[in-house]
Amino acid sequence: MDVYLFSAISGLILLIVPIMFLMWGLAANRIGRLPFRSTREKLRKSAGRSLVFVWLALLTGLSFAGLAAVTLVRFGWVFVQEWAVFILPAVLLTHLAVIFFTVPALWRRSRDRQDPTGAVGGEERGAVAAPRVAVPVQAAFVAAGLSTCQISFFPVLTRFPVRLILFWASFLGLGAWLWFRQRRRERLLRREAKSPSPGFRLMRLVAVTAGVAVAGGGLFVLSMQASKLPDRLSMMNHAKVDYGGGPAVGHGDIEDSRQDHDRSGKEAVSVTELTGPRTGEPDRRYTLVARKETVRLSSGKTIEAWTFNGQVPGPELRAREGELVEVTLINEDIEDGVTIHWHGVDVPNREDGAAGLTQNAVRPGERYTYRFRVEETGTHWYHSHQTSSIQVRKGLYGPLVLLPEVEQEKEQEQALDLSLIYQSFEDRAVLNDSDTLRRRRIAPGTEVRLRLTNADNFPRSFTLAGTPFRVAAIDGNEIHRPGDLENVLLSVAAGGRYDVTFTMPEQPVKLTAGTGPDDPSILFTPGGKGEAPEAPDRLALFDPAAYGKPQRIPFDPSEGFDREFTMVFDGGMGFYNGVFRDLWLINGEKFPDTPTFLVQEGDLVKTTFINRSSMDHPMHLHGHHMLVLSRNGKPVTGSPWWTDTLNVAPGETYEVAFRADNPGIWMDHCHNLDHAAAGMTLHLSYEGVTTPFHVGEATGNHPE
Ligand SMILES: [Cu+2]
Repeated sequence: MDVYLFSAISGLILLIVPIMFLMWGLAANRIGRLPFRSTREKLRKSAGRSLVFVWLALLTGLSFAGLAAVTLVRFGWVFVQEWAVFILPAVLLTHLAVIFFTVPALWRRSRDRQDPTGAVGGEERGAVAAPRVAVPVQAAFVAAGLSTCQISFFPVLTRFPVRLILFWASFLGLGAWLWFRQRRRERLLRREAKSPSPGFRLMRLVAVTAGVAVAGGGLFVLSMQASKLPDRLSMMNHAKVDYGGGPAVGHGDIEDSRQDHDRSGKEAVSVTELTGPRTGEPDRRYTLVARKETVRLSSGKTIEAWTFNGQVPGPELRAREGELVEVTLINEDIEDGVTIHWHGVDVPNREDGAAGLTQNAVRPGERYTYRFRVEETGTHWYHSHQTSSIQVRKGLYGPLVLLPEVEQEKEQEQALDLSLIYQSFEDRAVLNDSDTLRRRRIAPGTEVRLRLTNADNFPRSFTLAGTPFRVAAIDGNEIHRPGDLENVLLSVAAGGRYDVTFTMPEQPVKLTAGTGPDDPSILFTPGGKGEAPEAPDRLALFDPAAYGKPQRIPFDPSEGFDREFTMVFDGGMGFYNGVFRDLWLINGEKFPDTPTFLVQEGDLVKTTFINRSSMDHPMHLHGHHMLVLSRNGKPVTGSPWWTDTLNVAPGETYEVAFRADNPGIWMDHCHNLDHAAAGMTLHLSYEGVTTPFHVGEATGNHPE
C-alpha cells in the first residue's frame, strides 16, 4: 500500500514540478507583455487572463507543498529533506510574494472599467511593469526551474553545504538581476522612452544565447569527461571510507596492496590467502564449461545463449553439509571472460568469484578452480560475476542446492525436490528452459519441495493453485514453523529464493511464474491428466515479516551494534563513464565514489536501507547472511527472516543486521544488475584485508 502511495507521489512530483515551471513561465510571459496593450480595455482583459495563469501556477505550487507534507507524515524526514531546504522555501517565498503583490495589482487592473477605449498612458504602462508586480512571478519561474533541475539531477546527500549555497546563490542572484532589469524597464516605460532598437535587441539575444550555449556545452563536456572511469582501479582505492561510527581501523594501503602491514600495524592479509581448503580429496567434483550455444525453449523458440555445459540454466549442483566441493570452470568461448559467484553461500573470500576483486576474469581457453567446504544448507544459485548484467541475462547461471548433512527421513520416502529458476530472455518469461505450460506426473501423497529462484533483474511473482502450501525457506534459510498458505502471491526478489513445500493432493496443482495465463507454468497431476485448478481472483501478497514463529537468534539487537551504516537510494539523470543516462545512487553517489564500509572481524553490524527512488533495489551482500530487524519502522514479528538479497521497494526503509564473521572484501550491490552496472555498488571491507586485483578497461575485469 505504502509502496503504491510512494510511487504515486514520486511520479506526481516529477510531473508537477516541471508543470509548475511551465505555468510560471507562461504567467511571466503574459505579464511581461501587459505594458504593450494598446487600449485600456485590452489591458484590462489581458490582466484578467494573466491572473488565471497566476492562479493555475499557484495551484501547482500548492499541490507540490501538499505532496511534500504527505510524504513527510507517511515516510519521514529523510524522504523530504532536500525538498525542505531547497525547493520548498524558494517556492513558498515566491508564491507568497505573488499572492501579496502580483495578485492584488492584476486584480485591480482587471476590474478597471474606466474609459475602455482610451489609450494606455506611460504611467499605467510603468505601473503594470513595476518590479513588485512582475518580479515575484519571474522569481517563481526561476525557483520552479531550479527545483526541476534539483529533482531530476541532484539528490544532495553529499557536498550538502556547497550545493545548498549554490542553489540559494543562483536563486537570489537571478532574483536580484530580474529586479534591476524590471526596474529599468519600468522607468523606460514611464518616460515613454524608446526601448533599444530591434537590431540591438537581436544582437543582445544572440550574444546571451551563445554565451549560455557555450557555458552549457562546456559544462556538459567537462561532466562527461569527469565521469569516465579510470582504466585501472583497485577496489580498495576508495575516496570515502565509512567506519559506521566504530573505530577507524586500517585497511589495505591504497597505492601498494602488497605491503605487509596496513596503517594500524596489523598484519595485512590478501584476499588470495582467504581460500577454501586447498588440499584434500573433494567429496563433490564438478566441471562447468562456459560456452555459447543455441538453446531451444519448450515453445520451440530458440535463444542464442551463453551457457554452462551447453544448457540453460546450467547443471544443478548438489552437495551436503560438511562436504568439500571442487568446481572447475573452463571458459571455451566467452570473449569477455567469466567467473562463478556462489550467490547466497558464505564461501571464503577468494572463492567468491567477483572479477577484479577476488580473482581475474577467466579468459577463453583458461580454467579456474573453486574449492569450498559446505557449511550451510539451502537453495542457492551460481552465476558469472564478470559483466554480470550481460552474462546472467544471457544464461550463465544455474541452481546450487546444499542439503543437510544427514539424510532426513522424508528424503527416503517418495519425494520431489525441484529447482526452478526464472529468467527473462528478450522479454520472454522462462522457467528453467520452459516458456510454456508443462505437465508433470506425480503420485498423491508425494512430498514436494519447489526451489524457486529469480535470476531476473526485477521481483518476480509466483502463484501456486490447487493446494495449501508453505514457504519453507527464504534465500536458503529455513523458516521457523511456517504456517499453511493459500491464495497468496509470492514475490521473490531479483536474486532471491523461496522454497515452497506441499503434499501432493488427489487433484492437480499448478505453479506459475507470474500471474498471467501465458506465463510459464507447471501442472502437477496425479495421473498425468487433469485440468489446471481455478486460480483465485484475489491474491494477498505474502509477507515474510509476519510469517512463521519467532525463534532465538544468535545475537541480541537490543544490546546495540559495533557499527551502523546507512544506504539511501536515489534515482537521477547524469553521466556515468561518459554516457548520459539514468543513474541509481547510493548516498548520492555511484561507484567508485560510493563509500566503503570498514569493519573488524566479530563486529555486529547494522545497515539501514532507505529507498527514495521510484524503482525496486534488491540489495545483495556477498559472504554474509543479513537478519531483517524491521521494515518501515515495524519490527519483524514472525520467524527470523534471514536474507542475502533483500528487495527494498520504493518508499521502504529496512534495518538489517549481520555478524562480520567472514573476513575479506565483499561486494554489496543492487541485484538489478543493470543498476549495479551503472555504479549501484559498494564494498564491505575488513580491517587489514587487501586485494592485488583491479577493475577497469585495462584489466579486463568488470564485475558488474
Ligand atoms: Cu537497483
